[in-house]
Amino acid sequence: MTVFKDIPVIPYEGPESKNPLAFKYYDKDRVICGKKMSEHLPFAMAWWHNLCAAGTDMFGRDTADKSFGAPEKGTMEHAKAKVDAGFEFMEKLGIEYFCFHDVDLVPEADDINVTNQRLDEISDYILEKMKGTNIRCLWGTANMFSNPRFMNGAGSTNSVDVYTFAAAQIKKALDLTVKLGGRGYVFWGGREGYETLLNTDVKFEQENIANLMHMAVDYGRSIGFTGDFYIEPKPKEPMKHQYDFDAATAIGFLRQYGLDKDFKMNIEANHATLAGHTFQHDLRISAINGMLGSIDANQGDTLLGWDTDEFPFDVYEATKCMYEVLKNGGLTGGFNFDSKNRRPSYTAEDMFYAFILGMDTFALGLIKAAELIEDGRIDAFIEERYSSWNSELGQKIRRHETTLEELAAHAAELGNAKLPGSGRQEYLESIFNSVLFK
Ligand code: XUL
Ligand code: CO
Repeated sequence: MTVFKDIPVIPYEGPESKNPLAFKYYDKDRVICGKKMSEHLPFAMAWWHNLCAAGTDMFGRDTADKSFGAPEKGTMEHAKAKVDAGFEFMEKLGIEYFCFHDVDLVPEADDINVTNQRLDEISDYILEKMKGTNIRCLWGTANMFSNPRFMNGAGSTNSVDVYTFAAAQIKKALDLTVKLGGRGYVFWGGREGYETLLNTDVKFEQENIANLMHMAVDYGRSIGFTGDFYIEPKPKEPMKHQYDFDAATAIGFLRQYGLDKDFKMNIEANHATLAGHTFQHDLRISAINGMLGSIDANQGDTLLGWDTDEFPFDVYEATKCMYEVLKNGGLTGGFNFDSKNRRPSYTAEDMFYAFILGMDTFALGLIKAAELIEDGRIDAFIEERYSSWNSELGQKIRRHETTLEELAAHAAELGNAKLPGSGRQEYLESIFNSVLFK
């Protein structure tokens, strides 16, 4: 039985196509910079947005029907219907990865032992479904923010009992990730932060989070998990202040606590913009630290102050993202659409249109980023911009072989410094446009 019976396998038809159920740019076998598009862009479906969330927001209930034919939601029958729907969906779009939280897969019971039995049952079912397909897990994670016990955080909680539940959930989610062939394991610290410093011991909480992460690494490695652990930074929401504010903060934390060999960043576009950065900024900061691991592909709304998780549509942003990814030599992770349909886009077709939009946007971004690099004018400009450092003195400074006295003597000899070369922002932006729209 198929759930999406009116939807065909989505073909590539090219930019001239007017068929809404066809890719215009995502041509999986097209080779760009020596690699197939499908290899550059390991796309993933987020179980939570695509199979669980049905439009409920702060002011209204579900608009979409995500029962997928199950008579009652919140049952194991429904959990299996979600698996069936998810696999049909991924196969029709040619998506080879999925991401999940433990509680996206099954309804959480009052007793963790029962929840874990349900997780065993559903993961057996998923494993069975995976056979004969190329589909596997990109990354798994534990939801340590929805259940009321995590109101004060998971690793950062004030309750030692709650901390043990966080540990237990991570252990199980790691088991599932390994069982389903996951490339990575994510920590998103939605409630790892504070509402007020009047009741919070920040140092104590951060030490406990790091300890939990160390235990996760030890356990993961002991069961054969060879992939990367990721921190997914986000500055706020649901907490007023979250510890993993942005890439720079999270990288500093990992280095401070000796976790930097096992962890990389999972950068989400809308989280970077909430931190007051561009998406490209957090990608660059991760990349220059050797920690650009995976991407949560979405976009926010500049007029709103929260995480809107929209499907990526902005080709400028996607191009800048893919520019960073190509310069990074790719990702060890992939591109997870941590994105949801707008609430009034509630039909099954809308689910497909959303992914077609997202996949085409990133495919176009990849094509254009490769063209920008091939064009070479931007790289050449950057090289020229720093060319004064090729001088003997510049090289000496770079080698850390100078002193302030020596440099001050040089400045005194000059009397005044010439203005540095122009930044040429408008010239570069116009190159960007000429490549984007050629
Ligand atoms: C929330 C968010 C999460 C993480 C996984 O903003 O992005 O869904 O990606 O917990
Ligand atoms: Co995310």
